[in-house]
Amino acid sequence: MSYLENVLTNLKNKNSNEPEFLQAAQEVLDSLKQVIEKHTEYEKAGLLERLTEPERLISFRVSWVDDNGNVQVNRGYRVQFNGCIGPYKGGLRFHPSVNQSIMKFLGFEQVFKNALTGLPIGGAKGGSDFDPKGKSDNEIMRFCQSFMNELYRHIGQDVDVPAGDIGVGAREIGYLFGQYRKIRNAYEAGVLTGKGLEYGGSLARKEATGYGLVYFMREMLKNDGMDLKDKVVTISGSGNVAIYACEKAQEYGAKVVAMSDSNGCIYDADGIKLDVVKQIKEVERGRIKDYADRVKGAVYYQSVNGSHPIWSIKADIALPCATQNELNLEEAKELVKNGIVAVGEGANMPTTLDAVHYLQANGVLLAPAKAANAGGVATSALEMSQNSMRLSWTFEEVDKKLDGIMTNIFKSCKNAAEEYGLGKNYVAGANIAAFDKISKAMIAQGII
Ligand code: NDP
Ligand code: 2IT
Repeated sequence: MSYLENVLTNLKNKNSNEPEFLQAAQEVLDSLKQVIEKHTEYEKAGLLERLTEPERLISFRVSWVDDNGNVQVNRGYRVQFNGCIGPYKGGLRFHPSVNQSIMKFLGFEQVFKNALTGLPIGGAKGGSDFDPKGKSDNEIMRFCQSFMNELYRHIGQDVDVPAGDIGVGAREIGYLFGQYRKIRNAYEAGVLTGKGLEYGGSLARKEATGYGLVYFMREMLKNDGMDLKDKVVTISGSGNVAIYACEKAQEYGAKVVAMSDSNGCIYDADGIKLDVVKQIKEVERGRIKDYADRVKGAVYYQSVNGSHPIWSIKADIALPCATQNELNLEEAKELVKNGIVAVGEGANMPTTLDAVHYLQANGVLLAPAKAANAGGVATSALEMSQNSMRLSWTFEEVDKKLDGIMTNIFKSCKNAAEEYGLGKNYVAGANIAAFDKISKAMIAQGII
């Protein structure tokens, strides 16, 4: 058995109850076959075993009192996966599905994503199985304060810098930052990113993941002599990433016809009116169904058994921007049947492994999450830079840097894929380019 196969087998035995983590690890290890064959010294350094074991995994109790005076208990996590390139960095997710497997897959992906940005940030992820849906503002605040009462001892602007993810946006970051500041009695602005603009946040951070995804897509299409103008686009989700992907795609002249949430999807043949979506999602915290009630001619499809037909809608470009494994093999077949040209992953690991293989085998251009959605964390790193300098850049300055970073990430993926004769397999290209940097940093720092 080869070194790589051996590592994967042991990983499967050791983490058999963590399917999402194994999926993420398998995808990366499969891509590295040729690299590992070339660098036999990696086996001696135990590099892959170390790369797939988090440096630290913290799990903690979060107790809080709801509006009815009842005590609620949730589980909090922080997985500090790999800090060889910089302070641990990665978002916090509040969603009832959160468990150790999901935290580890996200932390593992983050290590590679952050390396691709070219900025000095290690990889981490955290969160809780807390469900923010239907909670009052005061309940959200009390939960965030209780969460920070434990998290604070594990983070710091040179140690570990959390940010948002599903269920964690500007409101939650505000409450988390307030509690951290109170505990520490110091203004350490760089301890969290995604902060409000009034207290150390960066312009363009809110837009960065979605905009970055479309910048990457622009580069990938350009490489094939295409652009976004007049392309029909479907976008799953209607949260932070989906909304700003839609905004930038529309700015480039694309026609976005569908968006979704976990209850269903909307189809608007005339093109999504993004101001209506923003009002429903960012202001009212409502459901995407409300769009069809407000916009004449729009149709709503309710989810059945947790899935809705967004990937059956005919489009040139699909942008999955909701959650992991939201695009499966059957749906990939629908996309191909309907003539899809490119898929850009805004969410983390939205496409199942078999669906990835099917799309690639059928000539669909696939922009992999750890490259295509890296604009969010890259701009978080720019927020950290501004906090360190105690200065802030204009929207245009940050956006220009973001565009440059995404353009470079595409180049890195393309060059790595070409170097190993992998054509337009940007999934492998992203994994190889990131691994090249991480492996060198790990080897240089010795066996730790
Ligand atoms: P938000 O909480 O703002 O929005 C999430 C959206 O996805 C909502 O529309 C939500 O619907 C839907 N969704 C979430 N979970 C599920 C689920 N289990 N099934 C179906 N739909 C679901 O999160 P973000 O936009 O920030 O994150 C979206 C994705 O992008 C995630 O995969 C995240 O990890 C990734 N990402 C985010 C970055 C960021 O900067 N925010 C950076 C890079 C990646 P509903 O409201 O019904 O739950
Ligand atoms: O998945 C991700 O890259 C994020 N949720 C953003 C992390 C960050 O630190 O900005």
